[in-house]
Amino acid sequence: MALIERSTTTLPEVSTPSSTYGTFRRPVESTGWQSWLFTIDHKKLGIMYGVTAMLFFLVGGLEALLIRAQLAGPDGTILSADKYNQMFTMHATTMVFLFVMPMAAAFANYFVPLQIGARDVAFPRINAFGFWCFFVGAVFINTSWILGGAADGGWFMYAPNSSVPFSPTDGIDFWVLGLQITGIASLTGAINLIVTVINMRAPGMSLMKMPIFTWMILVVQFLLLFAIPVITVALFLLMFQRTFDATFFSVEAGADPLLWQHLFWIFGHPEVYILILPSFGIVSEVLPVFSKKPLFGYPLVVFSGAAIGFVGWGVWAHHMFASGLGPISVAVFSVATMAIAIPTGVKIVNWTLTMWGGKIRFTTAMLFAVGLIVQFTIGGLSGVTHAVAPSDTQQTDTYYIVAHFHYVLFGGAILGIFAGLYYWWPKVFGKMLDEKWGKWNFWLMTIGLNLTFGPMHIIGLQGQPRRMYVWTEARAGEGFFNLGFWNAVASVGSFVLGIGVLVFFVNVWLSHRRHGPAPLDPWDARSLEWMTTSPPKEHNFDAIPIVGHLDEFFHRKYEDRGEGEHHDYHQVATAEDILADQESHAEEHIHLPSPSYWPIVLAVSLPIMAYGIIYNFILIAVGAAIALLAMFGWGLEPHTASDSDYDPPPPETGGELEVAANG
Ligand code: HEM
Ligand SMILES: [Cu+2]
Repeated sequence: MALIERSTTTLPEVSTPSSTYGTFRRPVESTGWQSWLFTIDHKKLGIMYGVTAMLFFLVGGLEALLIRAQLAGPDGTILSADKYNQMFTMHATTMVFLFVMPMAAAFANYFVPLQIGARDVAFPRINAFGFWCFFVGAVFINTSWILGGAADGGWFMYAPNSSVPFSPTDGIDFWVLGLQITGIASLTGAINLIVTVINMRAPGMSLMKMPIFTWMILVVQFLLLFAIPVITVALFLLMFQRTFDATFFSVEAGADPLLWQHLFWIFGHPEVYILILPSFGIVSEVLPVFSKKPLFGYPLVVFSGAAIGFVGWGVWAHHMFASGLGPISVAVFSVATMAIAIPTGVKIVNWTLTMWGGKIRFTTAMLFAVGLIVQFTIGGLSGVTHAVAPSDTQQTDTYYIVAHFHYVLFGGAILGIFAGLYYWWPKVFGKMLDEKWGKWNFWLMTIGLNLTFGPMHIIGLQGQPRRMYVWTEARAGEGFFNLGFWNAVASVGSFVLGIGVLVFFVNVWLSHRRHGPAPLDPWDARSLEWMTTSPPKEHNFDAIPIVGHLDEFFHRKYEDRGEGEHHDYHQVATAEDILADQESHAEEHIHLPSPSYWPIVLAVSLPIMAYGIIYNFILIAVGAAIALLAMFGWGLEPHTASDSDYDPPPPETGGELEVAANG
C-alpha cells in the first residue's frame, strides 16, 4: 500500500525555528468544508469550478428567460429599457465568462492530469489561486445588481457607449474590474496547464499519443495565453477612461472608438474558439467509445484544432464589416473567415467517419455528442453567410446573428459540455446518471434550442434588430414572416429549453439517491483517466503508468490478433485486473503537496481593491496590505524537507513524481 507524504504534515505542532511562521502553518487536509476551502488538489478544484459554473449557468439561463418573456409579445412590460440592457449584457457575460469558460476549466483541471498519467498539475497552489480569482471575480461582477445596477453596454461593450456620459452608473466598472479578476484565473490556468502537459506526461506518452481532449485543451491554453492580455489592455484603457477621464476612445480628443472594437475582437474571436474547442475535445473522446472504433484520422483532428487556433487570430474584423473598414480589409477578412470553415469541416468529417461502420450505442453522452455535430453545423452554415460581407451588412445587428451564435454556442459548446457530464460523471462521482432521465434531458434541450434559436433566423432576416427591449404590433408583418408568431415560438422554446436543463439537475439528484456505486469502466473506455478508481484516489495512480499507445487503457484491455490493417481485438484484461496490477506495483512514497490558506487570501484581496477603485481608495490600501501578507505567507510556506534528497523510484515499479511542492 502506497505511503502518502505531504509537504508539512510532519510539522503540525512545531513552529519552524527560522521564522515566526509557526502560527501560520499550513492547514492539514481534513474532511468537511476545510478540505475544500484550502484544497490544492486538481480534482477537487475541478469539481468546484464545475459546481460554481453550473450555478452561473442557471443565473445566465434565468436572465435569458426574462429576455424572452419580455419579447414573447408586442410592447413587453416585464423589463424597462434600462433593465433590458442590463439583462442581455449580464446574460452574455455570465454565459461566456462565468459558465462556458469555467466549465472547460472544470473538465481540464479534473481530467488533463489523469489523461496524461500525472498526479496533479504543475503548480497546485497557483491552480487554487486561479479558481478563487474566478469565484470572487464572478461574485464581484454580480454584486453590481444590488449596488446600483449591472453593466448595460452589451457584452462587447462598444465605446463610446461604454463611457461615463452614456452609462453613468457603476455597472460597467464592476464589469471591467470583475473581468480583470476572472482574467487572472484564465491566465494562471493557461500557464499551469501548458507546463503540466509539456512536462508531466507519463513515460512513453509522446504528444501524438495524448488523448484528443488534452490536445484541444492545450490549444485553448495557448489561445488564452495570447487573448487574455489583449482584453486586459482594453479593459485597463476603459477603466482609465471611466475612472480617471482618460480619452482613449473619445473622438473629441482625436481618438478613435474603433480602437476598442479592434482590441475587443482581436480577443473576442479567438474567444469563441476558447469556448468551442474543449467541447470538440469532449466529443472526440465520446464518439470513439460509443462507436467502438478509434477516432478516425486522429492526427487530422489534432492539426485541424491547431489550425483553428492559428487562423482564428486572423478573422476578427468580420465583426466590423459594417464599421467602414474599406473594401480591401473587408475582402481580406472575408476570405480568412471562409478559410476557417475548412479545419472545422475537417473535424465534422472525421467525427462522421468515426461513427461510420461502428457499433453505435446511443447513450445520453453519445446523443449529446451527435447533437453537437448537427446543431453546430447549422450554426456554422449561417456563420459562412456572415463571411460574405455584402450579406453580412444586411444581417449584422439583427436576430439572424443572435441565432447564429446561439447555434454554435448552445448547440456546440453547451451540448458538448453535457456530453462530457454524462460520459465522465461515473468517474468523478462514482455514480451513473440515469439514462432514461438523460434521454428526456437531451430531447427537451434539443427541441427547446431549435424552437428558441431557429425562428431567430427568420425574424432576423425580417429585420428585427437585436438589443431592442420591445417590438411593436405595427411592425410585426403578415403571414409566414409574422414577427409576432415567431417571437412567441422562440419564447415558448426558451422555456422548453429551460425545463430541459432542469431535468439534468433532477437526474443528478435522483441518481445520487437511487444508484449504487458505478462500475469502474462502465463505457468500455479507451484513455488513461479510466485506469483509476471511481472517484480516483487522491494520488490518482498507485504507480505512474508507462504508455505505449494512443488509447493506452484500451490496449491494456484488448489484444490485437489481427494482421496489418485488419484488427481483431480480444479482451485480455478488465479494468479491475489492471487496477489490481497497478496496486501490486504501488510506489513506496507518493509525494503530494499540502493544502494552503494563501491562494484564497490573495484572491480575496483583489475584489477589495476593486471596490476601492469604485467607492473609496482606502479600500485599495486595505486590499494591497492583504495581498502583501498573502504573498509573504505564500512565499514562506515551508517546503518539504525531503524534497531535495527525494530519490523517486523508476516508473511502474514504484513510480515517479513531479508535482512541485512549492507551486
Ligand atoms: C439558455 C438559453 C438561452 C436563451 C434563451 C438565450 C437568449 C438570448 C437572447 C434572446 C439574446 C438577445 C438579446 C437581444 O439582443 O436583445 C441573447 C443574447 C446573447 N446570448 Fe443568449 N441565450 C441563451 C443561452 C446562451 C448561451 C449558452 C450563450 C453563450 C455561451 C449565450 C450568449 C449570448 C450572447 C453573447 C448574447 C449577446 C448579448 C449582447 O448583445 O450583448 N446565450 N441570448
Ligand atoms: Cu468572429
